[in-house]
Amino acid sequence: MRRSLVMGVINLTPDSFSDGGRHLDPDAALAHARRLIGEGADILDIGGESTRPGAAPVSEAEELERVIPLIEAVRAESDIRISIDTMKPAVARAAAAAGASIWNDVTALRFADDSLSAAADLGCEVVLMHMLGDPRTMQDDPRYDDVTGEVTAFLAERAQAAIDAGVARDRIWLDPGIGFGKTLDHNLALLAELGAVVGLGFPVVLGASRKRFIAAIDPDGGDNRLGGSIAAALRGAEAGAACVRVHDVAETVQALKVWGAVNPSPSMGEGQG
Ligand code: HH2
Repeated sequence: MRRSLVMGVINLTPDSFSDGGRHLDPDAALAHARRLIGEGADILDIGGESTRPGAAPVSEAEELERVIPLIEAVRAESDIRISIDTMKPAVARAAAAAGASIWNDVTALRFADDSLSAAADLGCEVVLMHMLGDPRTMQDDPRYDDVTGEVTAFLAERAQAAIDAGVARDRIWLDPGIGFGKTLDHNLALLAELGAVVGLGFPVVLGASRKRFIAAIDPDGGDNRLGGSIAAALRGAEAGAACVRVHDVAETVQALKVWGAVNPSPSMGEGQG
């Protein structure tokens, strides 16, 4: 059975949700990348701008300086798939030139006027994620009448916009954007009803690792969100997510292996690569 792919997160930022500041030093970042590869990551997701609620925007030059050296260094020694977590087309272009093959865009190619055309030109895979509002304001009282219906409709619309702009259908991944303009109840509804997103017919990425909803459910857990992150990744696998975006790669890979061994034929989403 094919397990969900594991996308290991590397945040080259001083202020990320969970690992801000840890990998800013280039040697430490490369060591972390090697570790995630050794632990079984299928993809490395490299980002230089935090999307955490209230995070300050980063200039293009600063973002390039953070991410490009690591992408080049990883590519020089490994053929692992690399995704670039950015909203900026210029960063996506430079990352692709340095060896990234996936553009992971939390704005679903809405940030710049040329986002859609840049994705089509690059011919890369794209992850289109749902977010309500923008990172600075997204957690200010988010409201939906039907969160799963609205997120699903949004993702279908963005996938069509990408296809209309010239992105190949089989290069599109969708992501419900856990924590991006969502309350605890919204996140839980999306996790419970993830099958509706999978049902759109594109591979689905689920990014729930170390997010705040875990601490909201288990306030006694302190900063430790590993157990909750694994529970959410397994929920993703169960619902047919093609890929889980996680910080703790070794633990997630093991959990998925055990889960896969006792669930030999789940209804997987369309596997990738
Ligand atoms: N979540 C974060 C960043 N990028 N990309 C996708 N496709 N899906 C996600 O859920 C997602 C994402 C936020 O998490 P993290 O990387 O831990 O923090 P930060 O944005 O502060 O760097």
